[in-house]
Amino acid sequence: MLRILGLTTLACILSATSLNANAAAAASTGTETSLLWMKVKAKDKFERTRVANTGVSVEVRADDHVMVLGTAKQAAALEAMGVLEAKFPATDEMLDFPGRDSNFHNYEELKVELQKLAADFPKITALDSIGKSVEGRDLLRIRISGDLAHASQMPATLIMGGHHAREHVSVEVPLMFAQRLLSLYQSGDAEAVRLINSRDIQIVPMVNPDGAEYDVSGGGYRTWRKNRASNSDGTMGVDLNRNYAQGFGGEGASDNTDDETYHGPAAFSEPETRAVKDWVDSNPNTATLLTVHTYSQLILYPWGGSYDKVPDGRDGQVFETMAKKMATWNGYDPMQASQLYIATGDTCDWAYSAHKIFAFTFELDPNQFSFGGFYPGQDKVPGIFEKNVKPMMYLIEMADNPYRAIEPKAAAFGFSTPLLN
Ligand code: 0X9
Ligand code: ZN
Repeated sequence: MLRILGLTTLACILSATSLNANAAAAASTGTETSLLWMKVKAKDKFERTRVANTGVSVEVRADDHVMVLGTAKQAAALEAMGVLEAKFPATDEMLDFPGRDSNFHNYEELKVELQKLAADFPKITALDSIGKSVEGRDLLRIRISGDLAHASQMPATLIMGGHHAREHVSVEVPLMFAQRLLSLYQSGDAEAVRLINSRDIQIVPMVNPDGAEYDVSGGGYRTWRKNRASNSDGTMGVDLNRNYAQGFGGEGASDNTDDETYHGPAAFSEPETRAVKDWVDSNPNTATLLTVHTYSQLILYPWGGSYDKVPDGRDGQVFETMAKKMATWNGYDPMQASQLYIATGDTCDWAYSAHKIFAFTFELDPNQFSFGGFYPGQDKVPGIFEKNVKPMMYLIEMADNPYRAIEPKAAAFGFSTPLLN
């Protein structure tokens, strides 16, 4: 949507100190959605957290303001706080999904691609489902390991995409990574062969298939974020990245069912997050985790629900060092997640607090909405993917002992790596 938004209109939004919504709507011919794009004053993480606490989703971060998506009620709240600079109805026209984005994979197409991989590499892959979505779709998982029978004794990495429906690039990148890893293996690439033979690599490219399908089901993008749960009051959707248990229901997560960041009725109330939880709980060999989101070009690590550093200083150093290392390849900004804004109930805070997993969030390209936001266009995907291959390889590599990031001579965790012995 954002790519399609005319540059003149965009300049208007970004420079306006006050913008009459009707005038803005008149400048556009699309049908209005119920969401508003808003420019809101916020110059640091504290002010961004105050804004996020109204339940809007923060989409763009600039030095002195953020761009957010939210409802008319939230606009009124921001206005009352004296921070609303401009509001603008999001329209279908702005959100339209052009035919030239057809390279993206919807749920069925993703399934076909994963089935192809499983058929082409039967000895080293297993295609499975970790659970079902609200609407009953399988949460597809491809496992890649040189010795599937013993994979659960090997160091594991879990890579997930698509928690948020509209973040379609975050589905493509894990899928492309599975394809790349296997084709490198096939061509005898030494690093890929070594990693596959000594690791348990688990990839769930689309955690929120219902939301992803819904987002593209109207002939254009709907800018949908949440899953497709029917809330008790008739509203739709829970923000899956607020539904994990650590800090559940705290700051940066909304109690209002209609909000973009609604946390749900209870921690793990949603089948999608419950499936991830059950999977992680029952795979104790998992040492590193990546959850891919878009957009902003960031590498984030716990805590995200608090400004505090993680209490174990050594772990904190590992997070920081690994994030910085990965940033040398993808060029993203590494930071503690709450530096962006506080959000409770996210995947990484839970994975680290419950299992001491070194869990990272990537916010992929672009870094601003004028470069395409959630919908940068399919031509951008290969470049976004390439710069993230090495970071993902590194997360897999480090799964045998993430402390090696700061203690290079540290031994492996004690997992057996049968094919190397
Ligand atoms: O708000 C989110 O869930 C993530 N950003 S997104 O634009 N993909 O929605 C960021 C989560 C980072 N975690 C915290 N700040 N706690
Ligand atoms: Zn996201």
